[in-house]
Amino acid sequence: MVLLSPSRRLRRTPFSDGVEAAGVSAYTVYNHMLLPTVFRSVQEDYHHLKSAVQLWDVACERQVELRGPDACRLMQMLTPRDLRGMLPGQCYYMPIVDETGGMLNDPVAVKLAEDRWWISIADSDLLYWVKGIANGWRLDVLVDEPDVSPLAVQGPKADDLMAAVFGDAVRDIRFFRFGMFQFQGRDMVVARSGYSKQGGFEIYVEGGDIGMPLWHALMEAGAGMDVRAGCPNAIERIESGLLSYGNDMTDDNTPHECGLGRFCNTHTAIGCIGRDALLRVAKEGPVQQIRALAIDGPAVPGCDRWWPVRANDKVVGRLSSAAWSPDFGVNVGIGMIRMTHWDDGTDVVVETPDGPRAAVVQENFWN
Ligand code: THG
Repeated sequence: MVLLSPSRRLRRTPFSDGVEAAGVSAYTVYNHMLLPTVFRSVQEDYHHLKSAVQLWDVACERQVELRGPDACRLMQMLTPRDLRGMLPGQCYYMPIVDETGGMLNDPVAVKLAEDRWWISIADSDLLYWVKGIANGWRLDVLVDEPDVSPLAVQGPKADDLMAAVFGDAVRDIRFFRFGMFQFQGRDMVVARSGYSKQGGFEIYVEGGDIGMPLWHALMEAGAGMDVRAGCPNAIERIESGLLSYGNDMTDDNTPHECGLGRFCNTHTAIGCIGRDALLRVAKEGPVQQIRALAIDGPAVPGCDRWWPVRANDKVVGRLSSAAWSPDFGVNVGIGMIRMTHWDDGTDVVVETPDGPRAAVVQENFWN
C-alpha cells in the first residue's frame, strides 16, 4: 500500500499529534478523516488491548447533531429501532436504513435531551441523508456536524484510568449510558461504550483545543497502568463480531441480513423510512445472513475484497473480514452466508488469495 498524501480533504483530528508522537504505523480513512489502524503490530496491539488499557483516537466517529422541537420525530424517521423508551443519558446502537430497507449506517445514537441528539456515525456520509429528510419534510430541527471528537479508553484497566482523571463516579456509568463529567472546567459526555468487547469508555470531546490536554492527562495518569495509544483492532473486533460498515455490510443489505434484527422494532417504529420494506423482509426472513467463520490453516492475509465462500463448487456466500486469532488458534472471519449453509457447523471452502481453505460456519462469535 502506498502512503496517503495529506491535504485539507483528509482531515486530521484533535489527537493526531499524540497519535503520531506515539508512533502510529498505519492509518485508514474513515468519514474523510484519519483513523489509526496499527501501532506496534496488529497482534501486539491485540494482546495489549486485552490485558491493559489503550487510548483510541476515534474522532472519525463524527457526530450528526439534531437540535430542535422536531429532533425526536426526525430520529424515529431514521431508524427501525423504537426510540420511545429511550431516555436522556442513554445510547442506542441502531441501524439506519433507506426506503428499500438497505443499511445506510449503523451508528450509536446519544440522547442528550428530548430536543438534542448526536448520531455517532460509521463510515458513510449520513449528514446529507439527514439534512435532506429534515428539509424535505420542513422539520423544525437544525442538523449539522459539531466540533465533537470521541476519544475511546478501552481495555480491562479502563475503569482505573478513567477514575484517575474524572473521579470514581465514572465507575458507576452503566453500559450504553453516559454522564456529564468535567475536565479542566469543560463539560464532557462520558459513555460506557466502544468498538471492542474489552470494556471501556468513550469521551465525546467538544472543541478541538482540549483534545491534546486530555490525551496528555490520560497518558500521565495511566503511566503505571501500561497505557498506550491504540486503535480499533482488526483481530479483536472480528472475534467479538463487531460489524464494520462498508466492509461487512453495505446499502445492499437489510439489518436482518446483518444480524441486527434484534435492534429493529419495525412494527412499532411508526414513521421510520423503509418501514414497509422492512416489514416485508422481517415477515419472509432474510435469505443470507452475517456469520462467524473459523478458517483452517495458517494465518490468512488481510481481507480487502470479497472472498468467495463455496460448497460443492457453488458460491454460497462471501467473506468480508478475516484475521489470525492468537487466543483461539484459528483464523476468525465474518461473512455473508446463504441460508442453505448458515447453520452452525456447516463445512464450506473459503477462496483466499493464498488458495482454497476449509472453514466452518458458526452461529456465534468468539466473545
Ligand atoms: N462508538 C461510537 N460511534 C461509533 C462506533 C462506536 N460509530 C462508528 C461505529 N462504531 C458504529 N458501529 C458500531 C458497531 C457496534 C457497536 C457500536 C457501534 C457496539 N455493539 C455492541 C454489540 O454488538 O455487542 C453493543 C450493542 C448493544 O448491545 O447495544 O457496541 O463504537 N460512539
